[in-house]
Amino acid sequence: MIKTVATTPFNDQKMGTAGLRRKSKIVTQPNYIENFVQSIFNVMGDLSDKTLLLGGDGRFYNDIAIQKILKIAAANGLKKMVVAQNGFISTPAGSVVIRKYKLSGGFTLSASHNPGGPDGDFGLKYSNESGGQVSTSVTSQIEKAALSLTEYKILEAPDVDISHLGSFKLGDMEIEVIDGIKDYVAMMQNIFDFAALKKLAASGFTMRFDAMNAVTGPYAKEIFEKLIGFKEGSVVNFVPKPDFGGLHPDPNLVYAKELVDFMFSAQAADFGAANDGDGDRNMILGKGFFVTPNDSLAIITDNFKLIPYYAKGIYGVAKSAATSTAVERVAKAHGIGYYEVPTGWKYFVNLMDSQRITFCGEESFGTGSSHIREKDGIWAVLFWLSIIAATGKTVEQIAVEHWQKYGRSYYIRFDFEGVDTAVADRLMADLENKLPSLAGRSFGDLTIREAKPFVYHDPVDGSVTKNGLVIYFADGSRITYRLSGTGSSGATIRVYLERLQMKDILQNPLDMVTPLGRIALEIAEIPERTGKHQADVVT
Ligand code: VG1
Ligand code: CO
Repeated sequence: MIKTVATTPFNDQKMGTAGLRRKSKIVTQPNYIENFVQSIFNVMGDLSDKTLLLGGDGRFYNDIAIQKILKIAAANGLKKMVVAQNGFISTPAGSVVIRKYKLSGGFTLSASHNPGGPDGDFGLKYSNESGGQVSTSVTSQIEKAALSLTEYKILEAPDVDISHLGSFKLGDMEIEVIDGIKDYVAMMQNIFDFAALKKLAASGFTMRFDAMNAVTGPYAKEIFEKLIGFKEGSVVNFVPKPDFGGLHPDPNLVYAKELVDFMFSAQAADFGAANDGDGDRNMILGKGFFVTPNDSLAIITDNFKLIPYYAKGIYGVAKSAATSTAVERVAKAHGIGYYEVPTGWKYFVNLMDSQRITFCGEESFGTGSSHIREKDGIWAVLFWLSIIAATGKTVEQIAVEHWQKYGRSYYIRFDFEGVDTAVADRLMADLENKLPSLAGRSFGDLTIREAKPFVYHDPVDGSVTKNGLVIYFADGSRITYRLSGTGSSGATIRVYLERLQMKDILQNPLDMVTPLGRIALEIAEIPERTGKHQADVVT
């Protein structure tokens, strides 16, 4: 029944910031997913004592890839695969399951916030027993294995039915189909005070959660409507669709337009939120008010005492280097540890495992805690609702009072998309060479204090990672440049702009960072080199 198939390597099976992401057209080529999964198994070694989790965000090719992976796993001697019912599990829920049942790791099939469908993207995130994605040393071993792959093993068998809960065998491999929602919901009930949340909903407070036709719809229905009691219809776009109904499931001001328009209209709910394709990102809105992920992390940290699970005390906090310094000021005020890591959630895992941090976040709409090892969209929404339930304040009041206390980091990200890869690489290399000469240069009232690459020394495993170039100004402003590691074609240059104001806290963010934006474009010669005089996406 086990077939060994001769194959030739694909030279692009390199995982980026979070797993492997490619155009669906690439992934659906014969042998593509087979090669990649076989390469992972080759690096994993002996599988006879391992149990893995398998599921995905339900996007196009999820069902087909799951059947292929099951048959390749069985042929490679995996002891057991735990499969999410119908193949649906969010990234955070997958992390819950891996940790709760002490699995050896797992696969979440997702290209996260990237669009799906035959013309969209597909992807695979690979986690280890921590419930977090594997480190770059493991991903480079897999890349190497993929480049020299000559064959893969696959079981010749009919497709298995994963629509019912229960256990059965595929060849010698055990399969257990589990409910992908239940354990996640139980974890949320363990963290937050649901009685207080029920009271909030019963008081007439209204919310709208936009699942963006992606994986969190069923989770949100269960948690916000059924358990907490927000009225039916509070959760919208809740049926996961293979192409996300044509939406770009990225919860930000640009792509979650339907929700943003609603929350800035006369009919707005008291609270609005959205999640991304695989449920690890979140956007928080009040009535006519947007909370940046940077501020969200700072506000969550500042309010830890309001949540039962954290009330006894927290370890430190961490943010990705590109994220604003808002949380740094909160960490200082509370006297807790503070860390800056490269972009990508995997860099937080060691800090959580070693009890250095409890909360962490990224500017890219990712917030989370050590309850799992992935960022967690619904968790962040529940945290905000809990702050509101405990304080009786509006989202806007909570944010404005926070700025009054800690100052405000005005923050905007510019993305220049679809840049020729060679042009982008050259731009970054030339900019890096130029950095030392920038110190002391002034642009109007902005003076550069220092400019250097961001280099991270992991305090736990000693690994060193270089990611992004940072320009620090004397007044606390910063410009950070990075190339995206989640795209599926061409290069995206990300330019992160932060301007700190201790007193002047009610200005328009875009106005406040525009002078920095001009400097950023000039220094890196972005218009000259890319032909772009404006960013494609501003968030
Ligand atoms: C982007 C974000 C990063 C995030 C990553 C994965 O990476 O900037 O902060 O961790 O996506 O997000 P990049 O390399 O394109 O900037 V996702 O929601 O996997 O799940
Ligand atoms: Co995601």
